[in-house]
Amino acid sequence: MEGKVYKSTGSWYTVKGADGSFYECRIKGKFRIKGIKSTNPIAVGDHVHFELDDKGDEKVGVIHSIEDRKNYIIRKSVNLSKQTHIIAANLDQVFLLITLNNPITYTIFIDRFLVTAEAYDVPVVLVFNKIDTYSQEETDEIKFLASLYREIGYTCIGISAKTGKNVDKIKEMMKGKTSMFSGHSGVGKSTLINAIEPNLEIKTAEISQQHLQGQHTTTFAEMFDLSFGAQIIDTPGIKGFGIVDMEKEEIGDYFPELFELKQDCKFNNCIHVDEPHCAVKRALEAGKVSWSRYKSYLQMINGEDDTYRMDMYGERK
Ligand SMILES: Nc1nc2c(ncn2[C@@H]2O[C@H](COP(=O)(O)OP(=O)(O)OP(=O)(O)O)[C@@H](O)[C@H]2O)c(=O)[nH]1
Ligand SMILES: [Mg+2]
Ligand SMILES: [Zn+2]
Repeated sequence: MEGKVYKSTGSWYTVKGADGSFYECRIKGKFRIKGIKSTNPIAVGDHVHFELDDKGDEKVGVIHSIEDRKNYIIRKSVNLSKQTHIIAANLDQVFLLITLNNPITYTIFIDRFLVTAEAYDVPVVLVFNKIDTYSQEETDEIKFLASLYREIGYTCIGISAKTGKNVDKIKEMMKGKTSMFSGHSGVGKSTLINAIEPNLEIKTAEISQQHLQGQHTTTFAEMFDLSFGAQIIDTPGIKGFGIVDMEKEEIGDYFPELFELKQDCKFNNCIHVDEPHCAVKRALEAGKVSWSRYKSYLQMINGEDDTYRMDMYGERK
């Protein structure tokens, strides 16, 4: 039988079969996918082949193979284990939810996420949520960030999952596609899904007043079929986002604005640090490349992990 993974809780996978019903599946023996070392061999969004359990249980199955992925989002955990984890596979697009405060999203986090998405060919839309809560100054900062990322080519949109402002625009972009909501815990991923499809009633929780962080309310990635012909994957909040298996020389290629300038650098293997006649450094001095993006780039090529808790001006908080 053939199906798509809708939820994975570790050892069990909920698979929707071609017949439209759900099966609880396990993996047969050791399941390894060539070239990818991750803690989860199968992720939400994967197309799998499975057999019904031979004990005669109609709704329980065993996955024996997986189809090639169109793309996926993979991250390295920022704790000591450095294990990699595939968040979801076969995505048409990802909406990265961003809040200025409650919780804070730093640009280094956004940039790491964007680099991974570029590397694995997943289009990203930046969604600035909770615009109902911002002061004038904060609204100006959102506008600044949105114009920075728009200039590079990313679609940016300010919304409020609470008041419903611009939620219809997100819905429009989702039609006919499989999308994923990602971002820190507490940015409002599940709240936004509920705003889009109220009868799902996904669990949400207030962020902690003490730490101004989310409470990791969603604990497993899960896909939902929506009434207007779309699929959405809700995901648990991510803290840091480590990039996986990228050569230093390759990272700049996933910053679209740096990649574009590279051909004008004197050396074709320029990594835009100390080389003479570097087009990126020239553009930086001329204010045509953003310092916050360049700073993120430097941190990534220097292999600095877990430094995402910096503000956009590089000050550690
Ligand atoms: N004021 C305001 N609050 C919001 C908005 N969106 C979400 N919230 C609140 O933010 C809190 C966290 O929302 P969740 O939807 O649980 O966040 P999440 O991103 O799913 O978090 P995790 O599941 O922990 O990753 C809840 O109290 C929501 O009501 C918004 O647009 N405006
Ligand atoms: Mg959630
Ligand atoms: Zn250069």
